[in-house]
Order: sequence, then structure tokens, then C-alpha cells
Amino acid sequence: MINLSSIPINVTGKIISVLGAGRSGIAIAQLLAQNGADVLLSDSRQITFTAPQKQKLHSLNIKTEFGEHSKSILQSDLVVISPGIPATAPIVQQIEAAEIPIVSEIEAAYWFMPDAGLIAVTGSNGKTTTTTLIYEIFKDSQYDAYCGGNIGIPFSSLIPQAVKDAEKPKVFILEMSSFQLERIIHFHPDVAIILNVTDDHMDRYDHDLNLYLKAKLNISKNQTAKDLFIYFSDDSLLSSNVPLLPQKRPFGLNDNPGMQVKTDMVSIMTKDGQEYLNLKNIKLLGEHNLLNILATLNVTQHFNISKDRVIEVLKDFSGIEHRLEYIRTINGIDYFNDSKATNVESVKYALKSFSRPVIIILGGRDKDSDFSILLPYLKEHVKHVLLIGEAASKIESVVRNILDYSYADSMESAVNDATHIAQAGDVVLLAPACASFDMFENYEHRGRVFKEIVLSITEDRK
Ligand code: UMA
Ligand code: ADP
Repeated sequence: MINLSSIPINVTGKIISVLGAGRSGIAIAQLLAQNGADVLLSDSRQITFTAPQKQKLHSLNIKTEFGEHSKSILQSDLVVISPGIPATAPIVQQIEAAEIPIVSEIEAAYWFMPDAGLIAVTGSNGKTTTTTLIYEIFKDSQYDAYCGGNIGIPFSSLIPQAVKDAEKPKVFILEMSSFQLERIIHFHPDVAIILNVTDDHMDRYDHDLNLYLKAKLNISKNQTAKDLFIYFSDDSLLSSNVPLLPQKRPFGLNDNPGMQVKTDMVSIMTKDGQEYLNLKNIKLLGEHNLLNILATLNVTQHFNISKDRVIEVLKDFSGIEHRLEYIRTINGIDYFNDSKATNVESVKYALKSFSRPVIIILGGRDKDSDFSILLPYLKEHVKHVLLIGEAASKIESVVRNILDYSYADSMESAVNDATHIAQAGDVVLLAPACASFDMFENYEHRGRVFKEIVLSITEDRK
């Protein structure tokens, strides 16, 4: 059996099974094989690799099995699991019954990380935006910066290049999902950020928000007195569960030890009253992005990044595709794509970002959400609700007799109807509060379809 009690962990000659041959599985299988492990890459799905992928796995002597997980996994010294595989998967239960240790891809990648700073960002919403913003600031600075994790680039895939780079001090900026934080042992960020903890992925956590919070809090489980823990203190669940660490930095609209937000929300000031950032000069929209910026400023201050560098990046950073993304204005109507608003909380913040009447497109695959939480925000900001997808009737039961609403049987008719209802000065917003899989491949596909339809509207289309 492998000894996991302290780092470095020697994988040479160890039999290691990697569960899941998606992005994480492939990357960690390669990293482990490069470090001398005898690796089996196993996926319950039939997978067809391209010739170069096959060649790469072959050259590293990585064995593969697709279509089912075989019993040979139960002969392993260690199993590394992909984030998408839950603890309830039958193979995981068999491995646990056989008392074989299971670690996450993040944990195993961490064993091979070269000497570097490590910034880890988690939260229910805002991870990708904040991780990218921090990365944009660090890249082309005094650091060699590497960005990955849940953002789509496995942590393990960043290691080989980082090991080779030798010029500047290195820093890893990682977006961490709760799934990735579930089975960590030594993973130890210098700076850990929790942006918020609100209902999401409840199917994986037995509908228990505390179990989800516990996974998120794992981000700081190995932090010590020299590390920094940054958290959103307006979130009562989070602020009542803050770890016992000496270096904690709350951020929020009211509680920023290093900074303060002016009550008129026009600028961020330093504590001695100097203007640090005038929000007029930035492109990111909304209170939620102000919070993401505050979290980021706590990181940049900790790493002594100059204010000029921070401001230079913030001035240019217009956010990320499918996150409250401005598309165009036609006949005085502004169209926004927030396809990544797949839960209730993100839609709440999207609505709070507008002081003009909104025609919202809501619906898709329900994630067992409580849409009634949205009602006060819908009442305050929304002129008409267009209902799409599987969740349409559940959402209807919340807005019925309270708001104007109608059904649309496709994204195209939703956009057409919204355009018909909207008047100059209004906003048409796709912020579905649902997953996309009932009508689209994923949220990116949904956002692209929405944008294409919006871009095809002609001025005479009313
Ligand atoms: N599988 C098995 N056995 C099982 C169940 C599944 O072998 O019992 C296989 C599947 O057939 C599949 C593989 O496991 O081939 C999938 O693994 P995965 O879902 O972990 O996919 P990866 O491609 O490795 O992507 C993962 C993250 N996916 C999930 O957490 C679901 C990606 O986050 C992440 O970008 C990537 O690692 C790199 O770090 C995506 C995501 O949806 C974007 N994340 C969730 C979110 O943001 O809400 C948490
Ligand atoms: P994540 O990676 O956590 O899903 P994203 O940055 O991709 O976060 O944003 C997802 C959705 O949440 C988008 O609709 C975005 O507008 C919204 N959002 C971004 N930051 C926050 C925040 N701090 N609080 C709430 N919602 C946010």
C-alpha cells in the first residue's frame, strides 16, 4: 500500500488506478506515469481516443479500460478519482470496502507541484470570474503565473511546464469546485478564497447545505498561521463557520479591513480615505463583480502587486463570455447573455445589476431549486418573464398572478417574444437559473444560440 502520510509521496512502482478518463483523468494519469507509477486509466463509458492521445498514453505505458470498471482496480495501491464521480458510484463503494485510499486529482497533482505560491478560489458563484481576474493581474507581472482547475484546465496538466520554467517565482491560481476539494489530504494553498456558499449541486450533497459547505471549507483545512484565508463576510453561513486561522480577511460591502466601499458604490477607498479605484473606470457590471474585485484586491495586497498593475488590468477586464455579457443594443433595447446563471443566486445578482425594466428568459433543467427566492427580485426588476424548458411550469407556479409571463417553446421564440414586448430602454436578459441539458449541450451552447439569435435581429423586427 502507498504511504500517504507526508509529502513527498513516492509513486514509483506503485499501482495506481485513475477513475474517469475525462480531462482530469488523462492529465493525472500522465503525470503519475511520468513519475514512475504503473497506471490504469479506467472509465465506465466507451471512449475513443485520437491517434495522438493513444500514442501519448502508450508511450507512458498507461493501461486503459473503457466501458466498465474492472475488478483489477481493487488490486491498486491507490485510486485517483475524477471530480465528476460521486461517492455513491458503485465502483467507489467497492474501492472503499477494499480499504484502498482514494484521493482527488487535485491532491495527486499537488504532490508534484514545484516550489510556487498557490492561490485557490472556491465558492458557489464567481469562481471563474475571480480566478481569471487574479490570473490576468499576475500574468506578465513579476511572477510566472499558471491558471487551472475547475476552470477547464486540470491542475495536473499545468505541472510539467511549471517544473521546467525557471525564470521567475511561480504562482498557481486555481479554481476549485467542491467536488475537487472532497478528497484532499495535503493540498495546501497559501491563499484560500471562499466567495460565497449558496445552494448548488444539492443532488451530490444529499440536499444538505452543510455537507456542501464542509467540502468548500476543505480549501483551508491544511492552512497554517502563515497562510491567508479570504471570505465573504456578508454570507452568514460562511462567516459563522470561519476556520480558526490567524490571518483571515473578510470582504463584503460592509466589512473590508484593507479597503472600504464608498456607500454610494462609486469607488473603493483605502482605509485612510484615498480613492483606490473609481468604479466608473471599470467594465465589470454589478454588485457581485464588485465583491469579486474586493476578494481579488485582498490577494493582490497580500502579494504586494502594485496598484497601477491592478488598475491597468481592471480597466480592460470586461468579464467572461456567458456571464452577464453585453451583446448589443437594437431599437434602444439592451441584450445580455448570462447563460452561466444556472442557479437562483446568480440570477438574483444579475437582476440587481439593472435599474431598467428587464424581460427575463428563465428556465431549463431544474436543479431542485427553490425559485421562490427570486420573487422579490423579479417583482422589483422584471416586466415580463419568458419561460422555457423543463422547469417552465415550476417557475410559473411562483410567478402566476404576480408577474406577467408567457411560455416559449424554443430559444428563438423566447428572443422574438422578448423583443416584441420590450421597449426602448429595457433590457432583455437570458439568466435561466437552471442547467441547460434539456435543450442544449451545455451552458456555452445555450449562450451561443441566444447570441446568434440576438445578433440576427434586424431593426424592423418589432
Ligand atoms: N465516470 C466513470 N465512472 C463513474 C462515473 C463517471 O468512469 O462512475 C467517467 C465519465 O464517463 C467521464 C469521466 O468520469 O468520462 C468524467 O470525469 P469528470 O466529470 O470529472 O470530467 P473532467 O473532464 O475530468 O472534468 C473535470 C470537471 N468536471 C466536473 O467536475 C463534473 C471540470 O469542471 C473541470 O473543468 C475539469 O475536471 C478540469 O479540472 C466542469 C464542471 O462542470 C466545468 N464543474 C462543476 C461546476 O463548475 O459546476 C463542478
Ligand atoms: P462560477 O465559476 O463559480 O460558476 P462564474 O464567474 O462563472 O462563477 O459566474 C457564474 C454566474 O454567477 C454568472 O451568472 C455570474 O454573473 C454570476 N456571478 C459572478 N460572480 C458572482 C458572485 N460573487 N456572487 C453571485 N453571482 C456571481
